[in-house]
Amino acid sequence: MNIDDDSVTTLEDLRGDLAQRYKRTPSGGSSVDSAVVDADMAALDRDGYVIWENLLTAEQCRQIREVVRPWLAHTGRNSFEGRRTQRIYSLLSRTRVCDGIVDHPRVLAVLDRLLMPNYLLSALQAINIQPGESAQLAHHDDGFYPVPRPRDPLAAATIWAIDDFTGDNGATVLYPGSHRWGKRRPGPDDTALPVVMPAGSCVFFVGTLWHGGGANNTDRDRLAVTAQYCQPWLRPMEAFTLSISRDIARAVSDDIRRMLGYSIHPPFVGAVDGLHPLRLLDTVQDS
Ligand SMILES: O=C(O)CCC(=O)C(=O)O
Repeated sequence: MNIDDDSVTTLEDLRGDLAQRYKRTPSGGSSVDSAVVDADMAALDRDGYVIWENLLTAEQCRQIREVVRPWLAHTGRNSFEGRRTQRIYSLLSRTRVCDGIVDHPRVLAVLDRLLMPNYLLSALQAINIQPGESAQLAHHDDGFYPVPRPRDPLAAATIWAIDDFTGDNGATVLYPGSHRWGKRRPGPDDTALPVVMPAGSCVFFVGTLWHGGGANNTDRDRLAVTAQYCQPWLRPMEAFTLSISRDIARAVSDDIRRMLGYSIHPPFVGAVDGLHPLRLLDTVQDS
């Protein structure tokens, strides 16, 4: 850079994209019709969630089931994880079969409006609720960040039905409108809505919405994949920069790579040795 060509003279300038080699590019969400995104945003503002039916084909669900099932061994270590619930964390380090869930254009289009540029992937897990599981403790996902409510969401989540979600097999239970609540928690008089949706569908909800896994009163498993996202200046739940190898970071899409932490929240958050983290992928040696 020419020393005379100073692009930072005010504090506002520090909020811009200061990268020289790795400028931010539009996400895959830019392919979605803006009227469709307007409607999704209106639903999120009103209800705190939106359901998209049949985004995945039966074949995609079958592939996810086939890849994930052999890893489903242990049940949860506490009642929040679920004593009869099996979770596979860090799916991105194990398989590419869920990539299309993580960077689905419909999801990115909403995240592009809800969160700040260079938002991060916070978690990607398979959740298999087994017969006999009881309802999970209601919670809101960005409650792990100690910032008082009411407030804008700091995060957002998707839950993808890989098996059909029915009224009695553990479908996620939502409290519509609870994203606006202040300090209070769900009580017996609040409407609790099981998200009944066919396999291949997705429920997207903001991090302030109260919800929980449902009780499974059937004799069959309920498999889901959840991808969760957070503001680019927060610590993600899963430390993907530690768990994902550089080879995998090179193999995934630009959007996923950016969401794994190969991005900068201006001016410096996420930098490596003062430089853009994408430079780490320029060299051929793996970590
Ligand atoms: O599996 C579900 O339906 C919801 C799980 C959930 O909300 C969680 O574990 O944080």
